[in-house]
Amino acid sequence: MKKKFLDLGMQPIANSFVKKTKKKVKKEFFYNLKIGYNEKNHLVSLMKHVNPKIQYTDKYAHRASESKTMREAFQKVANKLKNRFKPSLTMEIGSNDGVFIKNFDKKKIVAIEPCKNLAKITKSKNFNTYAEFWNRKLAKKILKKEKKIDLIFSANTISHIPDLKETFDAIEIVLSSKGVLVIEDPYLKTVIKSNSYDQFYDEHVYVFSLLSISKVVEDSKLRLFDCEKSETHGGSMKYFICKKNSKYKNTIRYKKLMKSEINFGLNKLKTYKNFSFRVKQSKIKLINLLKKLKNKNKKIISYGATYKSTTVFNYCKVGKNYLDYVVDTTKNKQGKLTPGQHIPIISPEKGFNSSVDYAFLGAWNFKKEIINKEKEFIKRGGKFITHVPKVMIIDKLK
Ligand code: DWN
Repeated sequence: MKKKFLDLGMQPIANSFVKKTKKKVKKEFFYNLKIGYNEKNHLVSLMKHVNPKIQYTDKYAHRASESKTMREAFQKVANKLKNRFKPSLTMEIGSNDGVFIKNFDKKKIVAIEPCKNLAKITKSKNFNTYAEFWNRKLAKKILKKEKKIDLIFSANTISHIPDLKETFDAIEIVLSSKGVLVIEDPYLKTVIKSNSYDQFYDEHVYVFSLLSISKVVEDSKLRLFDCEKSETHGGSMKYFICKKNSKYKNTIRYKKLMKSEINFGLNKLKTYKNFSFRVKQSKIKLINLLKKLKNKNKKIISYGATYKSTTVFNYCKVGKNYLDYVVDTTKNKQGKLTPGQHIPIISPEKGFNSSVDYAFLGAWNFKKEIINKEKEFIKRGGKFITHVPKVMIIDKLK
């Protein structure tokens, strides 16, 4: 049984950037974002999920290639996995705009991407792309055309799929006997430690831990045998999974990290209740800081129209009352309004100029990349605001 520990209020779809029109903005879909913990399998998940068909459409906004950090991280992980597992055929579930698969030989990679606008990008580059949702039916269809797969990679995707049994069963169907599945998603222990409650939104149905993944894959005759922490998206974890009877032995780092999760209390509801208390405090602190700055007539904007910031803005009720606009490099977000709070999104060239006093880091997970790029902003006295790991002002380059 799932027990609720956090309520982030009424939220729109994080990706539903609103088109600006002269008429009144169309009524948006809202749902109550509540998070729960399942004491049986240790899964932390949304209490209710949204229908994937309204989330992953042909208007999907996020482009993984938009940040240098991610382009480099995916290149590195592709090379590492190729060297370690020497796959003859690889598959990626959730290939987005091709940021990972572009590091592979086109004949040796299969891409799965249900968002048609994204699949179009990789298809146009002649990558073997299936523009469909991942499930048993698709797994069987693929096996009619391809041989079994040695390496399956999926970053920031499995945590988005409500039916985990269907997902892992389908993976088990296509995985070769010596094959390995590597999934990467934001890591629960880091989310709790760094108070990054904005990792919860409609698409993040789950935030995984070793405790939960090891249990869940067992139901699909799979086994977790290794894991590796990664810095991406503010702290993620790679889970290495094989067939139940495969040769892979559990690694020492897997055993160590599993122990550390228990010591930290990821198997106790109390840990999540404490987190919930800290989230409420974070909201109060952020609003107080913004109010104080507004009272001093400071110009505040937000940097990065992230899905994460949809959660922050709608939970804390931060809109045009505090923020003049949001800057973002993604072309198809520019000219639109943020979901729910309707803050205008414009390009950094247009909006990130000397009139800005403070910039809230919507993309706090790219803090290093952004600060490095925006040195001049800080040098002339501009300041960033973040809420991770706590509400604070960043006014130094390091
Ligand atoms: O899991 C998911 C993650 C990986 O990506 C998805 N469900 C959706 C999406 O979530 P997000 O929007 O929170 O992701 P990002 O990658 O934190 O988004 C960064 C945004 O900031 C992009 O819109 C690009 C923008 N950006 C920018 O304008 N200037 C980013 C950088 C680094 C910059 O310098």
